[in-house]
Amino acid sequence: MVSDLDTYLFDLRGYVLLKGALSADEVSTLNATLDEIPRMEPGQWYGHVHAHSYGTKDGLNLQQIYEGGEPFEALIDHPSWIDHVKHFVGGEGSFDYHHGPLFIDENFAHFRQPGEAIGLHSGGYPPIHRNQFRYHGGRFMCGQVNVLMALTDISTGDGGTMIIPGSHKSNFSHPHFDQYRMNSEGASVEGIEGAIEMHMEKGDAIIFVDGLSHGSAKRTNPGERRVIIYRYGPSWGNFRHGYQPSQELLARLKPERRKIVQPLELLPREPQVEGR
Ligand SMILES: O=C(O)CCC(=O)C(=O)O
Repeated sequence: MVSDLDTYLFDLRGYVLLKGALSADEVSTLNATLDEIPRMEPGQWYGHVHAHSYGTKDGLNLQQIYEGGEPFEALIDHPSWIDHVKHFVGGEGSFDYHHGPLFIDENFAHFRQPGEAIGLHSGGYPPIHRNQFRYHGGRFMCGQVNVLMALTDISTGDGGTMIIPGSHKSNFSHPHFDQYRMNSEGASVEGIEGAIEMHMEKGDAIIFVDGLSHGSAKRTNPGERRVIIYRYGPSWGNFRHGYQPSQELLARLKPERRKIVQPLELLPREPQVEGR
């Protein structure tokens, strides 16, 4: 299901761009569902959706957005990317698949307003397990594969994602990393040698290994950029921020999706009384 070209490009560059991954109807339903969620300050909850940010200039994240309704549940195993993600995280037929194919360790909608950006982070150096890029023994074994879906058109001035293609394999830190690195002041990636800005139409999605150096340009245009990001890794992973799926969500998800949200049913199911 994953073309040889996508495999080649993901290995070479660390990402593939899927044009039209979401239909126009899906994009408008996702946007309309987001519009129904009141704008919150970081720290506030709307049901099981949590408003979050890293600083004051990096935009607003609605974490656990798969709790926000069926349109977000459908993204968990969306046919446009699920085979790519399984292929690049890897592990089919091995112990990594013992409890299911994948685990989503973070999922959120992100809103970027004028003046906001996210600075450079990740990269092949220094290497870490969680976001590593690996191809070994004839298969991909990536620690974290992200799907970033555009819900608005993203062009010059819109605060697009920026990546350094090939940096997932780098053995060196970018010598100018510190000037562009993620901070609470809204650092952006524009200007660093080797980075490109990803222009997208709404409905497009980028699949990228988190070990790729990435961040964003600063938004200078009026209005807001909207994306949704789901991060996938092997089924034995754990939540990045310590969120947990609600019982309501687990109860309504079909088994294939529940396995990706909570691969293992946690034990004991009921509190145990000693000696019983
Ligand atoms: O907001 C963006 O475009 C970049 C996303 C990002 O930095 C991330 O996925 O870690």
